[in-house]
Amino acid sequence: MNRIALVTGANRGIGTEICRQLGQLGMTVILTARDSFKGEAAAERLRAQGLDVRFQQLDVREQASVEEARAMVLRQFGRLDVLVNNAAILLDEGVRFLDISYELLQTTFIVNTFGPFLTCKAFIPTMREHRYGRIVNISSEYGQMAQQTSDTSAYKLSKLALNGMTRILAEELAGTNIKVNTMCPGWVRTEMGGPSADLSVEEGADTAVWLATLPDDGPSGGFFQGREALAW
Ligand code: NJP
Repeated sequence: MNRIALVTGANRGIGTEICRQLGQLGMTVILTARDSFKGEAAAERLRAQGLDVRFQQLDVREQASVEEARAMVLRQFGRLDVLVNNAAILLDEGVRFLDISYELLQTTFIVNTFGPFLTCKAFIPTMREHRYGRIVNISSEYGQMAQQTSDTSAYKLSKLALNGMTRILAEELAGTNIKVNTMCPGWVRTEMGGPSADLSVEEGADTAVWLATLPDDGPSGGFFQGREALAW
């Protein structure tokens, strides 16, 4: 069966690579980005590799933009099978908690945590209707409880909350064939990770693609890195 997948924040980095790997598995991939020019260019690069990749503008901060993406997906494909919540921002690297502004904390949560909330709200109904769904939240080991120290804390808290939301959703969807998992890609060479990071984007995308293609008896409500369970 031809699966339909949507990836947020996919104009660069791990997001583009997840689209590429899902496309290579034969899925129809909706590559989304907030910037249409960058997103269309990324989709075109993947189409040039023979993959079925469509572009749709999606700014995860905007409910109207998420709604438009949902309408387009349902109009063109009638369902969504795989949702990868990848878009994120890291604005407070190394900054102490009491030195961040309220606006920075809000902005970070709006993209990293509330964005996935909006996309899940938008796409879970069609997954329920078609009795299939694989939701992958790209989190971070910075979302682990043990990592909640006073630097980079807006980002860390937003990923901690994303992990909590994953568990809440998994419980709410128990008994359905919709699996929701969260994961850390590792330290990956992207704009966010920087050039000295350990992993290539191919390696960084691997666990996400594994979770996006879980069999019906696969896990839900888990936290993973390198295809292994990670402590909360
Ligand atoms: O990040 P980066 P990665 N609506 O910065 C987009 C996690 N992670 O690929 O700014 C829609 O290259 C942004 O778009 P634009 C990390 O937290 C990474 O490394 O317009 N999209 C870009 O396409 C994240 O969840 C590492 O160009 C929005 C993308 O998000 C995921 O891995 C370690 C947006 C970010 O690309 C991918 O990160 C770790 C919005 N409002 C976790 N705002 C690592 N790299 O080492 C931003 O533990 N974007």
